[in-house]
Amino acid sequence: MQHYTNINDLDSLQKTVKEAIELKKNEKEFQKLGEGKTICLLFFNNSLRTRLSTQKAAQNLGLNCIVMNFGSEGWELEFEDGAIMNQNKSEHVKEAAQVIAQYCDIVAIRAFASLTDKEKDKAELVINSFKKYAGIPVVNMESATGHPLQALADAITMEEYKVPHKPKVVLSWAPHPKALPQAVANSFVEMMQLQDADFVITHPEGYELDPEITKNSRIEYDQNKAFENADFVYVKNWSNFNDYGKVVNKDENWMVTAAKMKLTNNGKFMHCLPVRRNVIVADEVIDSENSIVIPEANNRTYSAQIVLKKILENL
Ligand code: AN0
Ligand code: CP
Repeated sequence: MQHYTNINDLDSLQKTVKEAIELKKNEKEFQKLGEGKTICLLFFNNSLRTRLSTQKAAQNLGLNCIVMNFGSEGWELEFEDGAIMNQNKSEHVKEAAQVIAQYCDIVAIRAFASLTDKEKDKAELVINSFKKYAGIPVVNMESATGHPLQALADAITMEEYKVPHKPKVVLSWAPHPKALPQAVANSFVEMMQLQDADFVITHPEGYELDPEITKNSRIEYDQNKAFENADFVYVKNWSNFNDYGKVVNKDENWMVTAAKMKLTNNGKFMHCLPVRRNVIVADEVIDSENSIVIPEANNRTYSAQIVLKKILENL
């Protein structure tokens, strides 16, 4: 594997999940693999899990890891070709990416959606500029439209908690006061499209994700109906895709409560975190035995580690 910017960059999701679970049993096994090599983690946005788990994954593989909070400490980058740079952007990605590539062997980037310009977000300017100018492998740590390391961790988690029948998996929208990206939901959908599962997406009408991502995945506007018999309930807020980046619904009735979880087949509650308690999910659910958000977050290490391992093997 050269780059990991989308879940579909994996040869086989199922095989990768199994390999990650194996790796987890002996996480230091491949410590020699990264010896003498360096990864740069560039954060244009905040992070807890991605930052620490990717760093840990790199260390488990013997990689040297450099972290830069680009959003607060870097020069503001220009990404447009031919721009006259007489405003506040101090450096073009053409130079920045080539310079960074001289200091490392792999670059991982977090750069959220602007949520103001749909076309630009869809063009994935940051990730694609680094792919174009850095000339080294690029890893997506949540870009404008996807969070494939999260989706892989979710797949690993669902494999660990698998049920003895074809699972019913629900992706449910939940309310949030702020405008959040669609990236996590998008990658979860793309990952589920590679699984043998009864998959259903539920959200208020008008909150459809990008149809180029959801394709023919089932959408059910009645959240209670969607929850019926579910084995996994994956919850996430996203801002509106049609009325791009707007919060047009804060309906508290979409919060996940114990009453709703009762409709499921003793379903597991999942969320990528960070989560707002008693807005997205009631305490009684996230604190229940059926909540697997903590092991899910732990699997971020092994999703990053299996991805970095595959990239290192191909260097
Ligand atoms: C981000 C999002 O929704 O994309 C990161 C989640 C991993 N969440 C927030 O900004 C709260
Ligand atoms: N789930 C996730 O990516 O968390 P952070 O934003 O804290 O990295």
